[in-house]
Amino acid sequence: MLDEIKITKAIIESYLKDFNKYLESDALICGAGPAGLSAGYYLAKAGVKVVILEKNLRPGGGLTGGGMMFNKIVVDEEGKEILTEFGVSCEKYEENYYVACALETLGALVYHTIKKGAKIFNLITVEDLLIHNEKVSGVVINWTSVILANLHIDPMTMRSKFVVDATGHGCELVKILEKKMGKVLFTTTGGIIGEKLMNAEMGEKFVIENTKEVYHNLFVCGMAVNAVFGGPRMGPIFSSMLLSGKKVAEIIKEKLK
Ligand code: 48H
Repeated sequence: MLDEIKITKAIIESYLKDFNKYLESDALICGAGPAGLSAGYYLAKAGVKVVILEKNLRPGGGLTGGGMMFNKIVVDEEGKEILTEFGVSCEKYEENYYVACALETLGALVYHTIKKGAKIFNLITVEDLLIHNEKVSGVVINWTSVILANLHIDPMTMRSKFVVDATGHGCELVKILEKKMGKVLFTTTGGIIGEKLMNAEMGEKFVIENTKEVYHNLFVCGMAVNAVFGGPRMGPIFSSMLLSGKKVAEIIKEKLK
């Protein structure tokens, strides 16, 4: 006989065990889009204790919808190498242009990131940052449902040695930092510079070049990079998102040594 209470207890106990374990981590990534997932995968692959927080029900961010709801994405040669590592099939369109199924890419990124050892918690929104001695030391979290319902319920916290803003166009964590601390960012103006008009070639290069620390212990990867440092958008080509995740993982890996 199946006991409903046992089913409930199994879920609660297992979830809370995981949650308790990841209240403190080496790296915490906010956002499970392609950049955040890639960062989580490469950090976990290097043996780093890494947690990814995603506000939505499902991970994937802007990847899932492909280009204008045509659920396909394009990658170049370098992006294809990463997708191949994840076991995603890429169809050659022309030299340096490969097409992949957005859903297959999403499934593979989520599966391999978790299998490598990264923990993903969905339905949790990061709503503030923890700062100690002028360094980011963690995040302030609440259930997305609490925020959507506009309920007055106090948040809780998670501590991490390094925090990554992988929230895409919104660069949500950097925005919070700028709002509360002013022009302290490691940008040319000290503030968020803002995303520029579309240019695929320049946008892709800019993301990778500018994937870095934006404030003490706070890093940006993916589309958030161009929003913060003032790079162009690039449309539905996803190589730089994957490569930026990989780059931020390498930087953090070095810092942890
Ligand atoms: C928890 C949060 C919070 C929060 C947001 O938008 P994303 O897909 O971001 P990237 O950088 O991985 O990829 C960008 C790409 O999808 C894209 O938009 C491109 C290439 N655009 C080009 C163009 O020209 O438009 O994922 C960000 C994730 C999402 O899943 C959000 O739900 C999540 O972050 N998120 N999670 N707490 N406060 N804010």
